[in-house]
Amino acid sequence: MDSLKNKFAEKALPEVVKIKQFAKAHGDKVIGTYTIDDIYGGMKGITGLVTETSLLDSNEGIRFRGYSIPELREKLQHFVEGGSEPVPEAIFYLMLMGELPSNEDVQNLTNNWARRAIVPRHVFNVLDALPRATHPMTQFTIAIMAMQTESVFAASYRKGINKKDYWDPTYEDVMNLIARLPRVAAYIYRRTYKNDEHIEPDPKLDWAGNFGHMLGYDEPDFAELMRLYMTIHSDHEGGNVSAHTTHLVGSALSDPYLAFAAAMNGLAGPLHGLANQEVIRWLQGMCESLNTKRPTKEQIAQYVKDTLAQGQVVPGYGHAVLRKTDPRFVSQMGFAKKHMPDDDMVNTVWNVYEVVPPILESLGKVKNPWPNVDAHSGALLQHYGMVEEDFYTVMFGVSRSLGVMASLCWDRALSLPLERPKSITTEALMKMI
Ligand code: HAX
Repeated sequence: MDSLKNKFAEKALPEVVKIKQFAKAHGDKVIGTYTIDDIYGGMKGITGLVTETSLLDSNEGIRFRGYSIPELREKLQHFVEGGSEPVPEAIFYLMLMGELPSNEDVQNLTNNWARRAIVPRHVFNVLDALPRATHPMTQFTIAIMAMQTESVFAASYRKGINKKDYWDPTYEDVMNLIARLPRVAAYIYRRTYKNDEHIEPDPKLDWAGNFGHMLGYDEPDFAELMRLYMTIHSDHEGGNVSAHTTHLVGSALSDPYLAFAAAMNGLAGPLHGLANQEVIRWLQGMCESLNTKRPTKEQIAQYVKDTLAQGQVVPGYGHAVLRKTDPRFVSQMGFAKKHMPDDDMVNTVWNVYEVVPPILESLGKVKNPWPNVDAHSGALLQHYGMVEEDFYTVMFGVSRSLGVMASLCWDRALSLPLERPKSITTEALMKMI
């Protein structure tokens, strides 16, 4: 057993007893009510599932195991030599274990993932069989499905496994999957955009640094961006489409590969993760139509109004839960101020930030006129020459694996049951009223 697996078992398994006692004592307490609007409105007002890794406050933003993003900058002092962005291994450890890691914990995790990182050949063969023009997110989910042949959970279930032990092969799948995703994603990038010139992993590098290296970007600042990007996109509590899908599909005891592939199909929607691609398309469309690299605020305002008049959303703005500027946007802004304060696209992102909220607010229906995580990320990547925006959601997906896979370990450790909310027809609802 690896040391993290031991520690996870010691931490998570006793929680079952605690939760059972809690539910026995308080299981009948009412914690909320919901309305017909909530039912038709995508269940946003309904607290209906438990996720341990992070919690979203609509005003303050995300807290990972109790720590906000600014707090984590102080608490996670796990840098590579010469760097100042915490490595994502640290946030994974925090989400899985519920406690801050030591330097040794983080180093062990880097080594653990490096050991598990070998992707079976047939996964590359499957990708090679796809037309090169296949959207990178489609390639990504197909590759994850191809890796399902490796599922330790599926093999253990087939042999017959005690339900108390489900967490163990789940942990194995989760760790293998996270370890292999950067290689798979980088392969998709290099086959789609870089003439199939693939780059071998460098096992001496940290997980995110190695990802940047395999993508073909070896500048230290890009590796720093990868560490920030992989950390802040990792989790956003349990109800967003990708996290909820992982939990829902996983609740049928579908193995982690099946659950994560399903989640990535959700992330590929433009109202969720694909928004990072849409933002760059929208910004570039604006600059092209105005024939300038830095549109004025007046020009931006007009472009926003035109977008809305065409019945389209302004990508990167709004959120189902947040009601303030997303702290993940703010942390990317901080990175840009440090590394690229004069970049045209970045400055346009900042000008859009000044112009869009009052316009959205004036519509009177948008609950959150502020930017979300996707409003900034593409401009940072463009700065380093990664201009292929169709790939951006794959990077989001690699990061999202950290949170949703840590949660799936907890789902199995806590023996959370099949998820099956009740639905109703409009006719039945009307009769009820
Ligand atoms: N531009 C224009 N209109 C918007 C808007 C935006 N950015 N955000 C919300 N609205 C509109 C909605 O379309 C809706 O209009 P209708 O009543 O005509 O249908 C109305 O305002 C109310 O919507 P809401 O309650 O404020 O927002 P929802 O919770 O329904 O939806 C969305 C949240 C994120 C889907 C929404 O704000 C949106 O479409 N934003 C643009 C796409 C985007 O950036 N998505 C990424 C979100 C973050 C994320 O998951 N990242 O991965």
